Amino acid sequence: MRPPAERSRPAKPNYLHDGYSVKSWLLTLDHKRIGILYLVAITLMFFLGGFFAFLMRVELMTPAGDLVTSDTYNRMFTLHGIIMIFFFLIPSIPAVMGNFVLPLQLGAKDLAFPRLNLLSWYLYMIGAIGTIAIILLGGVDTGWTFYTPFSTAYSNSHVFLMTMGAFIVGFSSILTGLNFIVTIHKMRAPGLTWFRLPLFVWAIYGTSLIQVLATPVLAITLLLIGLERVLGVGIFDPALGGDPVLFQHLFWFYSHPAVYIMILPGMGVISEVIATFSRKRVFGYKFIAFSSLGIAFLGFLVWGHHMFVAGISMYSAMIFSFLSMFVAVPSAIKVFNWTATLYKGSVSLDTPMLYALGFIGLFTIGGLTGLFLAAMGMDLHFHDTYFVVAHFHYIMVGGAVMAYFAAIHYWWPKISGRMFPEWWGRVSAVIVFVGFNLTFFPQFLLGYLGMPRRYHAYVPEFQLLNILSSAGATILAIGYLLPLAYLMWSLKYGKIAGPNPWGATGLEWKIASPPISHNFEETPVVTSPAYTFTEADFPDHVQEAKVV
Ligand code: HEM
Ligand SMILES: [Cu+2]
Repeated sequence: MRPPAERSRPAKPNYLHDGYSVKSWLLTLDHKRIGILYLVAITLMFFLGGFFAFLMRVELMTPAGDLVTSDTYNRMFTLHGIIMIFFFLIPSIPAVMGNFVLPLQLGAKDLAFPRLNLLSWYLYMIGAIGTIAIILLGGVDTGWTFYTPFSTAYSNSHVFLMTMGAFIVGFSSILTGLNFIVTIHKMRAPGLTWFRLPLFVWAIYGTSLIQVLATPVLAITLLLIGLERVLGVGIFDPALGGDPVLFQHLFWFYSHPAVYIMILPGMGVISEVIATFSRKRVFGYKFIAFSSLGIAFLGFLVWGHHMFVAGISMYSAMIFSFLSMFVAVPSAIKVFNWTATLYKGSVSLDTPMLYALGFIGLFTIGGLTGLFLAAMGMDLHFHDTYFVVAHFHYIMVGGAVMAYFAAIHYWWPKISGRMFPEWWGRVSAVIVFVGFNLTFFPQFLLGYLGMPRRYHAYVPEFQLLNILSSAGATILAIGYLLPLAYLMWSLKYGKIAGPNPWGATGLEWKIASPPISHNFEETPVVTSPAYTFTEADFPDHVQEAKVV
């Protein structure tokens, strides 16, 4: 790789200045701009989903269901789940960061199919706007899992429209995954061999495989629900000779792998951040790379752990239980290797690193409690209690959302060309960590004590823990709103970021921040493995005075 200094001057206007009109944004084929379009859209969805979470936590402050009716509560947790899963978490890191960063890390001009990329965003928007419209029509009450026969025969809400919304957004996900796979295969810069790739690329590669292989199963399943509701063909409805458990098989055959669509990209981010802020090559690079593929593969074999009490045979349950334990192995490899990277690294605790460390701790708790649930006997007790709610929020919010925030902060200088106020960044990271644990840790206890999930009222004994949880959610909300404020502020007032403010390795840090439209003035040539730090790689903000 060339020394960074000589490529840092933006000879051409950067991608943000390449036309200011609305049209220049809505018809853009630049992967960076499309990344920003996703960023804006999913940020709105995150706060919309968060708004429903907030209402639920207000409702649950008192044992009596006195804020909303049980029907409204059903609609709230359904919309919260659908929005957070399909419209926030699944697209978050792949669609925003994958779009923005992947071609930069590969030394490419763009993704392989820029038009397909723009189309994916439009599909996402059609699904998202449709969902919001359905909320205005009154929403859906089935839970985000659309379990039959409730969703097909009983619910009189807008299930059909909602499944079509998820169906459409599914295609956005499939096309994005395809685009990434082709780009990673075909558009790597000269010298950028598979084992020189940044680990973020490996993670996105694993994710894309799942997106392409699993999402069509969900699409077909949602289509079948539609057929069942409109035509009553008797696929899932027992009254017509259908099988509701079949629905669960199909649904979880997608949705368990989907959990890894949510978490794998986050793991990729964590590898980048840990390497940069420990100033060390990630320990066991190949293990981390292959564990991404291992997770992608094993994720397809364990869907039955969601169905231990659904009436599957004891023997198949035993096999699913056994296989589920196996998925823990590649995840644990990553956690051990990150820890080994930190060991004797020259660690600095900048904002992205704080989020990354938060990820490791919280994801580990989420993962370990997952083993409790994978153990059949324990799941009989924990099934459909708050223990499950706590477990998956530790993975999805403590893991994936933490990683998403790490990513936003890490690449923000590249995206915007500005630094955010570091002090505020650290404060918000700490608030998020504290707020998160206060919100979700009490729910492990609630679940253990037997509080069922999806109820809008509960016995008074559970009130104290619920109040703690609601108080935590308030703190967490502040932690999430702060970055919104200071990142916007930084767009105008933030310090100008150099090309490489963190002293990171990787091609994206060799070019100007923000990058020019086609990224690289000339095709870069890679001659060394990822994360080869040299003495010269001091962060810009450390040797600020010396940097022009
Ligand atoms: C940010 C703070 C959040 C709070 C306070 C919160 C709170 C809640 C609550 C109270 C429930 C209902 C639990 C039940 O009765 O079963 C719930 C369910 C759920 N949450 Fe969250 N949540 C938050 C963030 C998220 C995020 C970021 C995601 C995903 C990315 C998420 C995904 C889900 C899902 C999938 C459900 C299940 C919905 C269903 O049962 O159909 N949550 N959440
Ligand atoms: Cu699962």
